Amino acid sequence: MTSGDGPRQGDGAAPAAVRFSLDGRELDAAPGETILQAARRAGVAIPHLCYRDGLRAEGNCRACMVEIAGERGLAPACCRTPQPGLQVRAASERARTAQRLVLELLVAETAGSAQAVDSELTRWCAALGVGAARFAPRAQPAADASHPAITVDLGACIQCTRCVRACREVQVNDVIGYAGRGAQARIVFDLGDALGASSCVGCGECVQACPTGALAPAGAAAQAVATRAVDSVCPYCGVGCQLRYHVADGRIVRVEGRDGPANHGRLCVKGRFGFDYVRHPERLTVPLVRRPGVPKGLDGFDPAAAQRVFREADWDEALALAAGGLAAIRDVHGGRALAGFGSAKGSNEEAYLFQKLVRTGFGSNNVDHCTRLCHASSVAALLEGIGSGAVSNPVADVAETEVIVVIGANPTVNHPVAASFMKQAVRAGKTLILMDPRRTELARHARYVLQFRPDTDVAMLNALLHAIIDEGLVDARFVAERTEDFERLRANVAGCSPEAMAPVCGIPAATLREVARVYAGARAAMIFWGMGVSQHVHGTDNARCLIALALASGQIGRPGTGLHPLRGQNNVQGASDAGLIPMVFPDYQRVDDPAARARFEALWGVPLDPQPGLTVVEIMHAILRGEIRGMYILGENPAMSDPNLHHARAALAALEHLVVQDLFLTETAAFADVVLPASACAEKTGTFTNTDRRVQLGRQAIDPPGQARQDLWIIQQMARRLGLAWDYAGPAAVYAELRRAMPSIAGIAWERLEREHAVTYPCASEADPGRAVLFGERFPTASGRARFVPARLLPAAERPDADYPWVLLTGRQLEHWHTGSMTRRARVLDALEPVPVVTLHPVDLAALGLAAGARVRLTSRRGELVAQARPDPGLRRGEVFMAFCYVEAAVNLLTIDALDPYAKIPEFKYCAVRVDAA
Ligand SMILES: Nc1nc2c(c(=O)[nH]1)N[C@H]1C(S)=C(S)[C@@H](COP(=O)(O)OP(=O)(O)OC[C@H]3O[C@@H](n4cnc5c(=O)[nH]c(N)nc54)[C@H](O)[C@@H]3O)O[C@H]1N2
Ligand SMILES: Nc1nc2c(c(=O)[nH]1)N[C@H]1C(S)=C(S)[C@@H](COP(=O)(O)OP(=O)(O)OC[C@H]3O[C@@H](n4cnc5c(=O)[nH]c(N)nc54)[C@H](O)[C@@H]3O)O[C@H]1N2
Ligand SMILES: [Mo]
Repeated sequence: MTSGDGPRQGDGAAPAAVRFSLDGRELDAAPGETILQAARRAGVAIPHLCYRDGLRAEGNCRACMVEIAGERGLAPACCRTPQPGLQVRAASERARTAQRLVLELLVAETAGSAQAVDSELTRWCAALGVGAARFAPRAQPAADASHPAITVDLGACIQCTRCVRACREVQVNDVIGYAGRGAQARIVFDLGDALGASSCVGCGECVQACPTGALAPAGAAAQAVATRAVDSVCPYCGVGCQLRYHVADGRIVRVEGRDGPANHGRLCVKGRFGFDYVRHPERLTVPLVRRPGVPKGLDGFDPAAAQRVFREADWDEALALAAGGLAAIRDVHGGRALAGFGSAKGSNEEAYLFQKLVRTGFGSNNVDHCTRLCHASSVAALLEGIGSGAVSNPVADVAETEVIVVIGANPTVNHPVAASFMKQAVRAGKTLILMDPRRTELARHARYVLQFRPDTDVAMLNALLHAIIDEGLVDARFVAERTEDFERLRANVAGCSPEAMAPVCGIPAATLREVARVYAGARAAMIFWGMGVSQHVHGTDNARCLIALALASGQIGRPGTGLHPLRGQNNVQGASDAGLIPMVFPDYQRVDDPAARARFEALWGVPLDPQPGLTVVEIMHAILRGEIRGMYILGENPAMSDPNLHHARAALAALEHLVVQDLFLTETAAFADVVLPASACAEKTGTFTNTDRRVQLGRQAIDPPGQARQDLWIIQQMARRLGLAWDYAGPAAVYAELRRAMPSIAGIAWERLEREHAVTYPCASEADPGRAVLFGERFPTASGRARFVPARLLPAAERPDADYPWVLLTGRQLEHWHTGSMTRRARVLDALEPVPVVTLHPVDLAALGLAAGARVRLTSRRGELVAQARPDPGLRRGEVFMAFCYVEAAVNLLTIDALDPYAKIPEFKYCAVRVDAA
């Protein structure tokens, strides 16, 4: 654990340690600590195999037998907590003989396995001088290579059950079990399936736990002996898992979870096995310039045959063309004729420099990024209601809460490590309430599953508010002391009784009332939400209702309570904080606030545009109106991720000048005039801010390939050619300026991050531990109070009708990341989900006369695609679901670009389609 996460409530005076002696040395065991744990902390080696930090001790391998004064038998050090004065011998002749015998038997059993080469077991044998086995190896079962990520060789298995505990108790996936008796005893996947055919989600926690190599990463590359280990953070989602890259010959060969505050050693399938995209043959390694006369667009575009569209250029020429084209437009048409999309995949330093480049180099505020498509509505509602757009409590607070509400989010797929903590909390007796139009994997763990009609969040949530008021469950004191405008809320939900809303949202009134009681009546309750809430034309209203629920029942401002919009990209929190947003400077200081503008004019030394800029989808419209003529797009792929792609792609094609800075020749690069090859996460050092507001340091593990360069270097080169005299020595120098621009991180020095790995903001001074739980006394609003903002029921922009009778929901799959640019180039991930799939209810599939795997055509008013049908009984009838990662079946060709009026977020989660056999 890091020290940067602040004191937790409930830390009383530390109970006394227990002093005992081990091989004549005095040791202090913390309360509850075993002999083995105390010895490990003190650096005393006692062999052990079935024990692993973070797993429940089981004591089945007997490698850690120790002698205890006054006792006849030996005792397993992993299961024994010492009493004061206990005298323990781990290195006595008797203890060592027992330990060696166990190791010798185990190594003999596994000697026939090719996989058991260098492992914890062999290392303990070497340490204790256990040589070649005197016993015959057992018969070798065949290895199981059915899974693309993990090979299983039970010949190397010593039945320590670490994998079983890792799978069931840590990740709570319940795939690995233990079957048979005596000599027949073995680990099994599900009901004895091959791993590849089982319900395994490939998180690899079992691989990380296995002490013998019986479960090992698949592929020869993974067996390479690493020469370096680099501590960094995962490049995928906002959970912010800390990981360790193992590097050999300038390549990442393996990834291991580190004990970070957000992951405690855990990773998911993408973080652990999805790292090899960085060395995919299609990786950009040279700057590219469009050949004259080649039309822009995706028709016949093939990233593997780039030469037909682009020629290679050296950096000087490419940068001169890239920046020159933008400068020419600026000089003729003004800065508002340019726009930039920055990236939530890059570091805080990159995001900060990018928005500074747009604001000071282009001269407008037309800078945005994927947060617009993501939690823009949540942030709008949070800023309006409680004065702060970030989460109030960290994910880890699920351990301290009583009730967990998850609405419009699918964390087992999209935040799998966060989900593992939620599932553990449920196992520990907490109540999970799941609200989603789909019965997702988490439903298995939920006490209440509200599978409501999509698009009816406001109806359902207003009904819960009505019930809370109606049944006297309002926290009257909290409402009186900490909030305002409660009467407006009361009046607004007066007509929204559960009985009146049940037919609208499809959830029985009695269930709504019960859920209201469970949430409001809990000692502490938390709400997590995702894109199902935010991506609607009424996304801001949806979030307003969630905020009202927390305020009305006083479920905010304490540990285990609060509001947690699960942030998506690895650095979307940081990119937003750093000012990659058209209406605000860093730290959400409004560009139209003269005082804020004066501060940034002083910091940056140039006059700034007082007019808020345009947002992502507005920029696409402005291009087609001829108002925006040039763009710089860094680490975003709007030709796949924007709604209504025919329109978005037409806009990209209409640009006079487009610069794309990416790792790959993305669909967006197909419209570029100049393509700049950039650095992947593992190739850079920088800070990243996770969903918990935790700033963490990512360290460079490998070099960018070929002539690809650091994003930070490229941005600065562009800036200089746009007339800015920038010369930052490196990420630490940029970060130092960022700290001056952002009071919230003023106390988080770069050196502190190097030391502590993670510090949570707000953090005012270097002595401030950082605050994980917010709003204990006041809200950061003008009055110090939070505000209730009523929400009325509004329908989706496009409802099903006779021509387009189905509802299309879009979202994500576990193995793929957004537009697929990274994960479809990662071997394991692409092998697990290789073709476009659309899921629909099995009864609907049968009614269409189709079998699983059949090809279906989806058509909307805007486009069509063909994908493979997969039955999912978790869907409601009449609704289909698809992810947006497949270029050959891009679901955003179908989606609608209707926007929420407050936050300008598009309605990705709802439009009308037709479904036919293809
Ligand atoms: N594997 C993977 N993980 C990811 C990502 C990825 O691309 N792949 N992307 C990351 C990013 S940037 C983000 S933002 C997060 C997103 O993470 P989530 O928010 O969990 O993602 P989604 O799958 O888009 O949608 C969540 C849920 O919304 C539900 N939903 C649909 N319509 C409605 C509705 O009307 N109301 C409600 N309440 N729910 C509805 C869907 O059924 C779905 O289960 O994931 C992050 N993690
Ligand atoms: N239908 C539908 N559409 C959606 C959504 C939905 O739920 N449904 N969700 C929306 C949401 S929440 C989001 S966040 C957006 C995401 O939309 P995007 O951000 O456009 O999607 P990504 O695929 O993550 O694009 C990131 C790009 O950055 C590149 N990249 C990765 N790392 C680096 C780096 O370090 N440097 C550089 N220069 N480039 C890098 C990748 O190759 C990739 O091309 O999609 C939105 N679109
Ligand atoms: Mo997102």
